[in-house]
Amino acid sequence: MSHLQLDYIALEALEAWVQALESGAAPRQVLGMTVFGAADTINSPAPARLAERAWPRVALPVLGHDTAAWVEVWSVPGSAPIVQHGEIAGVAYARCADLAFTWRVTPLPSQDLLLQATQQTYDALFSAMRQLGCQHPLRFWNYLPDILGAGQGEEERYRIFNVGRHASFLDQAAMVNPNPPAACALGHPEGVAEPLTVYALASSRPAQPIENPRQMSAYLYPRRYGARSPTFSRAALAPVGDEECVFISGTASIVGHETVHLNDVQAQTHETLNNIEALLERFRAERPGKVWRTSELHLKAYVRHAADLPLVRQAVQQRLGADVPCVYLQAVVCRPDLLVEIEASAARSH
Ligand code: 3EB
Repeated sequence: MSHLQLDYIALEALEAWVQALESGAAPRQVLGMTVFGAADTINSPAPARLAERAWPRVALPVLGHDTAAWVEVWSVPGSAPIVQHGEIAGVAYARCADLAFTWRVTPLPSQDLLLQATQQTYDALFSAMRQLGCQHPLRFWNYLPDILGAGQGEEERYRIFNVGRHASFLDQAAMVNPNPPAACALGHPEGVAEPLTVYALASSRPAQPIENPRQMSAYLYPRRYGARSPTFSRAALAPVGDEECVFISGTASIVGHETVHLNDVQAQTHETLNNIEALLERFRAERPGKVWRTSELHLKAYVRHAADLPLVRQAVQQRLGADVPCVYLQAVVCRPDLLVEIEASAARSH
């Protein structure tokens, strides 16, 4: 049985699905859930399962699917209530043995408080992870309202976010060196006033970071992308139970450190998939004899312009097969010239 499992469930189907999950022949429990959908759908009354706790809710509209919202569900084996819930200094958590799902939601920070809010968010998350005995962050998901707002240059909100995150990482160097976690950072569509939402998976055991030979490591990006570099690894291989989970960070049409294929969403999607395939190649090199199939990956694709969905989906299906599980969301990618970003995880599903 798979130790950590990832599924994307349509909101309407969640109640019945979780019930089946918990009462199957090999019962499982929910470790963490995050809801993705347009603001009006995620903030309307939720199924009981979801209403039970303040699970993170991220206001990114669903594209190309007739559900109002997708629920990203991380589950672990067990029938007795082995998942413990709690809160440590503003960080909510669910924890099971050697794994923790943690999250922190901060009301929309104004420009002058953004740096501080980001740093505090990360300080609090790192501190909670340590107290939970899960001192190795494996994967962070960052959702920042108005990510490219307040103009260009050092005033850009993503750059300020990077300065705050970087400061916290420096303070917590013992937790993230030499194992920087995988991550992604996306913005809500323009005009949506939502909180800064960061959630993360952490473990008592460190993950092995994997870099992409086609790309410069993000933490080495040159100065022109901001005063402080983004702090994440391109991917991470994490031991969980007696298996290994794969976390591929948000991946875009970047070669070296530069965006390629300006204004061409189709070519950007193919380049993004080239980058994901290069990472899979690195996994094969790191773990000879182990098979990493793209068909086992769960993809989450962030598309800037809803109208680009057909081209993005066509490229994904052409490269990875029509059946590859991929959830499409509308989001603002953190460079103005990037039209698409794709992340992938392979925590096995049944
Ligand atoms: C890139 O490769 C595209 O700031 O945490 C991808 C993954 C990106 C994570 C982050 C940003 C982040 O630089 C953007």
